[in-house]
Amino acid sequence: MPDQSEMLRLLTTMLRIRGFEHRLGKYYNYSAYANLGGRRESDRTAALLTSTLYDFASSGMIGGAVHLYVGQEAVATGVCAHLRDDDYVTGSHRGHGHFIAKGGSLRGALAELMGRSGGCSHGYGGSMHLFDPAKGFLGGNGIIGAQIPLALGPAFAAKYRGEDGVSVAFFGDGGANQGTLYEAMNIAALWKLPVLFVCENNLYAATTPQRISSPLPDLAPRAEGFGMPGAIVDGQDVLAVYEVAGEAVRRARSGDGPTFIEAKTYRFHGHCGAESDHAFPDECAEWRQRDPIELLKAKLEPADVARVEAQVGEELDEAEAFAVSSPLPEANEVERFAF
Ligand SMILES: Cc1ncc(C[n+]2csc(CCOP(=O)(O)OP(=O)(O)O)c2C)c(N)n1
Repeated sequence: MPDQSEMLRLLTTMLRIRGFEHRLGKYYNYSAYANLGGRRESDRTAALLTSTLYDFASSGMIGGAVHLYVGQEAVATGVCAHLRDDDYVTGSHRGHGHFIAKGGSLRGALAELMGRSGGCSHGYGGSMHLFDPAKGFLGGNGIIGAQIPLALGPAFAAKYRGEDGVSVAFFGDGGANQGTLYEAMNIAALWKLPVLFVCENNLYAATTPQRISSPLPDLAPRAEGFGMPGAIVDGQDVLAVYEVAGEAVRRARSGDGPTFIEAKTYRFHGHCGAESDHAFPDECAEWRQRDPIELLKAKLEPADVARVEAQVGEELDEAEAFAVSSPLPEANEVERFAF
């Protein structure tokens, strides 16, 4: 059980993630995006890239897709609380929470979503490509499941060098059905790599319910087939996640190999778009009763909570001022990060 100051640190992280994503609503013009250039997402993205992306960015707006993490904050927060800057995380398309929990800056993330040069990826990446190697965050990823094997690289490097670094891959229940997870679990278990496979089971892959894409409701038992422990945890309870992740990180650091964690959780907004509505509003309302931030707040002194809320509010104001005043990248830099 974490002590009071650790619990306040967990609250701070969750409020940063939640507050960051709420501010996106102010700058995200979803209807403009939805009306762009055709019915298919790829048509709209093409239209954005060819004509209006610059207009969005130069007006301080956020263009393109954003996938909110609101509701799932306890997962990244509880796991990353055990990690150092020299531990590594790879995230998914829903990666703002992974980035912030791993210590990425609010200003770097907000400027990135606005396409500004002060962004953590110099404004070239956007929502799904936050990146901060100094903080051990090796990127979000728009290809479902692609981030999972990437987490094995730093894990192998740590083991090879005889260091005690660990590596974490976050992915959704949809990502858990990608074959690449099983190749990664197999080799990680065989070589006892210091990896945590963290499945954030929010019950849906876009709008496909997990119950029609998987024969069993629980995904963690799949780990048994690779001889690695699989744990199911309440993903709304940051203290429960903290406990389970702490044990998995200890195992990994001491050379006992990987763990698979399935966190049962829920996103409080639609699959994509700032503050869009969930496709199943009644079910969503029920899950909102177990808001991870409110559950933790109930265990803390109100005065402490108010202090942390005020402090995070100031951090967000500062990030916002930084992002809107950060210049757009120079046109002659266009090939600088191309490879
Ligand atoms: C390989 C691949 N297939 C399909 C898509 C389209 N896609 C984007 S998000 C998504 C759903 C992912 O669901 P899940 O992994 O459960 O994550 P969640 O959105 O629930 O966080 C899909 C299918 C993609 N980006 N990459």
